[in-house]
Amino acid sequence: MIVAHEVNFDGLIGPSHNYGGLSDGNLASAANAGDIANPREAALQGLEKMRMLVNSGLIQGVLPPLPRPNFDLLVSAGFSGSDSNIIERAAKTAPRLLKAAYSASSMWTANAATVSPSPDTTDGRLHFTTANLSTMLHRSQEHPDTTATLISIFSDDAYFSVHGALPMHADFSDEGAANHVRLCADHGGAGVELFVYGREAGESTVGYPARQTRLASESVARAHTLDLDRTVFARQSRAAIDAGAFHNDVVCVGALDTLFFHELAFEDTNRTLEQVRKASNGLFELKPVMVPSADVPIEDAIRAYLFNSQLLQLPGEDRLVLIAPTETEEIDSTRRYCESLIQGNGPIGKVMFADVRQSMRNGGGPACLRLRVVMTEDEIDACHQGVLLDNDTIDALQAVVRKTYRDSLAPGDLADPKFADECRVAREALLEVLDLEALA
Ligand code: SUG
Repeated sequence: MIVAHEVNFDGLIGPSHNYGGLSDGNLASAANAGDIANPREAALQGLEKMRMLVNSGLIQGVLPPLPRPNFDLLVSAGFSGSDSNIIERAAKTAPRLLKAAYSASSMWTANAATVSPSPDTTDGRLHFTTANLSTMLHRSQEHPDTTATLISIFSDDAYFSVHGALPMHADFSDEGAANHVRLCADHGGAGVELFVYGREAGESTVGYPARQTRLASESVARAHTLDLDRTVFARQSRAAIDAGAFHNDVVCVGALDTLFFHELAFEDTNRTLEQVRKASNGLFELKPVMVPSADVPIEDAIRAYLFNSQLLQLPGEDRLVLIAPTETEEIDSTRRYCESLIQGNGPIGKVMFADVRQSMRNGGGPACLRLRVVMTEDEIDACHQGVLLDNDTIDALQAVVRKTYRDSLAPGDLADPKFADECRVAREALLEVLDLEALA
């Protein structure tokens, strides 16, 4: 059996992190719209979460922030002239567009791409498809730069295949790994890939937007040369979307043979579990951990982001460890549920809490902040080494953040043309630490 490791690539939170209120259906984004953000604290919190995993003995990667503001977006909207002119005029006449151009939303790397590790693919390569994120304007601008970033890290064609985003049309709406779960006995063995979609192509829905179509999921599975017998497509429930689960990873997380999910996550739970069992075909025995509404109402699950946790196999632990947001400890039903998990004898034996409040207030918990890439040791050696973190690199990144990031950012501050320069300087210093200057 080939040895493979799950490497988490977290998004390094960019200097323009702000509360734009840009994501319809994301309750935290709406509730905190217009508040003053603290980009410095946000980035430091994210880096401390990465440090926690490095110190737990895991391999941890990082993806740098994308260039913001995105002048291409503003120019596409008809603005022209010097950078300062563009910003000043956009601030006056199109402030929402300026917020979109400044959005630091690429921090949520669970939406950067869908990833299929090489044990699952027919051509034996590790595949990525950048998510088009076509539902929300501020997110739809991410994919060209995300593809460039992935290509610069996973450049060796012998091991990696990076696919560009699907067409930018509602029929192909794709939000990446946030709607994808890989289940297996062991990371290095073949797995079952579960794709969760919210609507069919061409289907119009009422309520909050369903950001993933079945056509998009199927297209990704085809491009990744997956064995369709080990691939499952399941529909997310409308109840979950309308309660604020704009991605499946707000109500579900899986790791190895364990699927941890809310009772209302799937439209047809029994069928979904049956499909996964059939697809596993002796590779592993699925361990479902379903949280009933009676124990944790879906509203609490979404406020606490219980399921937007990282579910990890940590060295020295015989059961899986859940890295949950601190909010999960503060809400009674989710705290009690976590206590019962630890006391029980199920597959999840420990819960640790990570403080990522700055990101949480935009609807991004620990699971949103990371892209899981299961890699063989040869693949780890073949990728760009500058993005694989140790404590010294985390220290160096934190030093840049302390020096170059603001500790207060209000929506009105985006109108200051000097802020665009600050963002560029900060990003270039981060890229230098990661040995990725070519992306500047
Ligand atoms: O797409 N929030 C993100 C949160 C993404 C969370 N990711 C996962 N669940 N995997 C989104 O809604 C808010 C930005 C703002 O309003 O300024 C935002 O984009």
